Amino acid sequence: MRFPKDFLLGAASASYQVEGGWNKDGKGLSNWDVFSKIPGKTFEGTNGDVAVDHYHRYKEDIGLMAEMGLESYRFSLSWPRIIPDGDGEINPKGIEFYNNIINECLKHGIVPFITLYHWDLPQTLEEDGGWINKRTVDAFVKYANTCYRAFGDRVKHWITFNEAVVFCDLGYLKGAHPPGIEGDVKKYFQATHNVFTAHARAVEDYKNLRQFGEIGITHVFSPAFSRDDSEDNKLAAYHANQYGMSWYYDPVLKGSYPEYVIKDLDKNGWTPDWTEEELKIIELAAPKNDFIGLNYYQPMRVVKNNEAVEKRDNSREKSTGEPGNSSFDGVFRTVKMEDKKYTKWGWEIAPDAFLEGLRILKSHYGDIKLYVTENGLGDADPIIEGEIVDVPRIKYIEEHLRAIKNAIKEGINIKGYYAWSVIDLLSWLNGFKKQYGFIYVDHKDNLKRKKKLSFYWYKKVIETRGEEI
Ligand code: 8VR
Repeated sequence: MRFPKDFLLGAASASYQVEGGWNKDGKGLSNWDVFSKIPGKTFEGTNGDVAVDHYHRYKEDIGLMAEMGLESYRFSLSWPRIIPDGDGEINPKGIEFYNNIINECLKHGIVPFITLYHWDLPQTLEEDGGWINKRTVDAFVKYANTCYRAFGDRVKHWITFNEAVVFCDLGYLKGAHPPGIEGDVKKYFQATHNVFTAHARAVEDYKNLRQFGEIGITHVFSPAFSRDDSEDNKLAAYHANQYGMSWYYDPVLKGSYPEYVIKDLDKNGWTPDWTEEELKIIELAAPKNDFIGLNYYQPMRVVKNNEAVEKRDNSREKSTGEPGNSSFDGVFRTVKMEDKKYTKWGWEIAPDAFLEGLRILKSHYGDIKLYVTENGLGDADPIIEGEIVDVPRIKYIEEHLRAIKNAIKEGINIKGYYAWSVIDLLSWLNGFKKQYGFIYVDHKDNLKRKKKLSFYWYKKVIETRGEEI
């Protein structure tokens, strides 16, 4: 079997992780420009001031994507590059930069797939309360509208937010992302609600413009499985899925929040400050979503937690996805398992759990169109005689593409795959050591680009539409 004709084979990036040019041509400060410079926050103090200088080298980079045969490029827009202070004047140079990127993609026949928000919030908004303040919701809707109007004639695929669970959880519970707040559950839920409201309004607005493209949201897809058959652990997995999946997928796809979580929130005084009007907007926008994007890296293996919540570990390692931590409410704990495989950063490699999760997703939400908007292997790539022989990455992507093929055969509606990432880029907290790309960037030699073994392999996959997978 080949991937169907309308299935897009692509790769992804995010503005802060590739662009650099942090203060070029009128760009405003982002929360990450500020946060990454606080001592101890990132691995070896790395930041995105230069990143991989995509801001100046985008032509070369998109040229390489074209050479790889990429059908689509998923990238994000830097909000403070477009509206430097969040909700004020538009920066024409910012619009020009993204016009250049989009036009360069189109010149090569690459479909641009835009993420509006991949975590770099204008610092002015962050300082005014960020995602806790409803001013940010209004500002986002305005920013989204600006982007539709500027680029919507050529861009027909829009993602509002990337991984709300990550920036809300790491921002308000673990303190590992801006605004760096630890353990504020009330704020965490408020931030998520404000994001869902902003998403719903941006979807409505897009549909009202009648640009006839598609719009959705990208979520982490990390289904929880009980480690074993014990009733306690199965309940723990249920709880994990209610908080980690239903809380995020229900408002977007069903238009309401899961009862199970709402009850807990009421009991604990964590219910967000929400209005009838906002809840209505969320309800009405749900059926207008065209798709949902899934970022799949690993599932969760969970057990009932028996330790005090104070024992929760908010270190960088635990904040960036390595299992072995308790949930914020102390109900469950993620675990590593003897019989599973893990990456160098401790993330489980489990294509079978991906397929299993997709089946569960379909049973809960029906036939909604899906894109795999991220999937890939973070590795320190082997270099042999100057060649980057990233065989483990090839194997990883191959296994996951196979799982997707099987899902399609079962009737699961997946319409595209975006490898994370197209090029080696700055990891938010892990510096440049953790590589994901098809294209290598030499930090010792003027950020020179070099094709990895996976580059040639993915090119062939695209050419043959995955026939040999
Ligand atoms: C996703 C994010 C993306 C990347 C990938 C891989 C990190 C990283 C945590 O959650 O959308 O930006 O972020 O995961 O891992 O290492 O930077």
